[in-house]
Amino acid sequence: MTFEEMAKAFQAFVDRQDRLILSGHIRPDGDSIGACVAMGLELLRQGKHPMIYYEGNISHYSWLPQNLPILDRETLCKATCGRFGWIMLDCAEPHRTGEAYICADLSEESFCIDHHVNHKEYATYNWTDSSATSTCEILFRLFRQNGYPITKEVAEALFTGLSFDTGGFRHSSMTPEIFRMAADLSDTGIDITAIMNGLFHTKGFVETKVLGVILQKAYLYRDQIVVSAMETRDFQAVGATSDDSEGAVATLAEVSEAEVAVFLRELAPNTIRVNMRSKHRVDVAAVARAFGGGGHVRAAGCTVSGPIEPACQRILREIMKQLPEDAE
Ligand SMILES: [Mn+2]
Repeated sequence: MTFEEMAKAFQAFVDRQDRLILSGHIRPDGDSIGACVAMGLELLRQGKHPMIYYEGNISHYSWLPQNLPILDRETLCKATCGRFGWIMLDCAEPHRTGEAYICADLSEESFCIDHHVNHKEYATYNWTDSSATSTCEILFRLFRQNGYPITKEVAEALFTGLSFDTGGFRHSSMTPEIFRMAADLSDTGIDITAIMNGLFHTKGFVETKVLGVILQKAYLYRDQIVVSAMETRDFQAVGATSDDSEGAVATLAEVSEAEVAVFLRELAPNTIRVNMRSKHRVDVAAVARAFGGGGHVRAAGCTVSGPIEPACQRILREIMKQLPEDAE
């Protein structure tokens, strides 16, 4: 389908629905939350009944409009009784919707909008564009195409996604077009300083302490990969949980000597979450895929079985397949 046909198909899908469940991916980030909020606001405007399911903490995103109905695990189960349409945003695989995945079979019709390269066409309609920097970028184009008003509130949500997934308009994926979109969103009067500070320059005290431990434990592997790992007891030692280390890999990626940054953390006994960033050469999405994960060329992740040290060695070996050994 062409872009125009997809946009038309989306409105036709919405027209057939009354109740719509929106879900992003687990451990929601700026793009998936921004996409859910922007879409939720438009559905409300159309007189629909949108409900958003987030699996994970979203309290950090306090600048986003708070007037949308939000489901928790319990109300999600109730909401899936009866007819509803399901919209998945920024979600490459059905299990990445978390608990909402359980409802998948109950959904009569679903529409997915996503930009991940490893998207598994799992919905009734799959609008995927891996050339887009963010799901919010696709939504911006959809809003424009279908004449949905981009209010200040919608703009706050879309700007959050655009800036989050481009690392604050810095990633190599950036194009002049994204700056033009950001400028259009900025025209609505949104508080860009508040959004950028909230996204990139705000940390809780515990998170800051955790970062200290992560940096303390970091080492440079073969002069090319900066690595750090946190076990549950490391988090406990500073009164934190693994949730307090979400942004750590981005800080590791600032190390000038390293082409790749790898951060491993224990989510549960023998369950290790791996986040990776690369600068120029390594396709970390390919590394993540080798372990059943996914993401983007410069930022990707996977979940592997523990213990942490052998898991780390497996990841490093996989990355080294893409790096010349002579840098030793
Ligand atoms: Mn995204």
